[in-house]
Amino acid sequence: MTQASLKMPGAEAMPEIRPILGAHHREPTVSIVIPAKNESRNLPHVFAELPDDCEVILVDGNSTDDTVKVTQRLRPDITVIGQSREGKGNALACGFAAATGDFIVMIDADGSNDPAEIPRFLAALRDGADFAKGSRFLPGGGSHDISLIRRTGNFWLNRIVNLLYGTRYTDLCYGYNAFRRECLDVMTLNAAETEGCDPGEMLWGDGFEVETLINVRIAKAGLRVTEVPSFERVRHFGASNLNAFSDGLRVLRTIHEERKGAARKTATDTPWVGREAGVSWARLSTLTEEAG
Ligand SMILES: Nc1nc2c(ncn2[C@@H]2O[C@H](COP(=O)(O)OP(=O)(O)OP(=O)(O)O)[C@@H](O)[C@H]2O)c(=O)[nH]1
Ligand SMILES: [Mg+2]
Repeated sequence: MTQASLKMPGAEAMPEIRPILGAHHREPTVSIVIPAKNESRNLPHVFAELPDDCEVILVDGNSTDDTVKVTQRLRPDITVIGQSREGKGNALACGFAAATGDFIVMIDADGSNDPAEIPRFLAALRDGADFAKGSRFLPGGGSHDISLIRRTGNFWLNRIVNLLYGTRYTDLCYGYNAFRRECLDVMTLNAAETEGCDPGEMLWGDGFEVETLINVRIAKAGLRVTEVPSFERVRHFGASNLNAFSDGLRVLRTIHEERKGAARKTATDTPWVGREAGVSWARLSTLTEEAG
């Protein structure tokens, strides 16, 4: 007889009681993680608006321009790290692994995410959200950057995720988010060097599908999500690293793989259906009203 079979009858029905994720008794510390590949001309716009009292980690994607030099000049206290493989997803995984803050903000380096919105994300976390998700499609949000093809793809991919996972996301493929560090247990992103991995090879989650991967895993774990209106500006300089078709297909594959994948390790002991999911989504409407 195994240990597990000695459990008292009905024990499974009594979930272990835990505080909500990261119930801190002091002012939470904040880390900002910035993936950057050849963004030297955009960085001055980003750093000019970043808050001072937080840890900033820039993950350089083997930039061939002056990204690292410019970063260190603009923000001498910054931590600059490299990444273990290729792609924005891998950059974020490496940045998150290096971050020490209680709250972690992920923000792009091309000037399209407004750092002035960071307090809005942090306020959502302070109000009890585990994950504060930026959305361009809430009242108060918007985009000067999204093309028709991306908007359409995002809309349908978003709908599929909502149908499959019972979520109410309004902007699946958006990279401006903040979360409690305990969410990392659920995201289980792989930052480690992988033996036998060819240079330039991308593992699953290393690409732009990372945002979908994160959103789906957060939903599967039943964590509290609050969407926050966000306005996406046009990339100031340089070219996009994203391909709407190939990256769209990676997103679609992510949704499929995560659906059939085994249950993930979760940061809480309570399943999705057992959480007060309505609470966070109710907060979503409060935020929306405030923004409107
Ligand atoms: N470190 C690292 N950063 C990357 C990589 N690919 C993209 N990024 C960064 O990730 C952020 C988002 O990438 P973008 O190329 O702007 O993608 P996008 O926002 O979908 O495209 P645009 O709308 O045209 O800006 C930017 O800060 C990029 O510099 C990479 O392979 N490594
Ligand atoms: Mg961009």
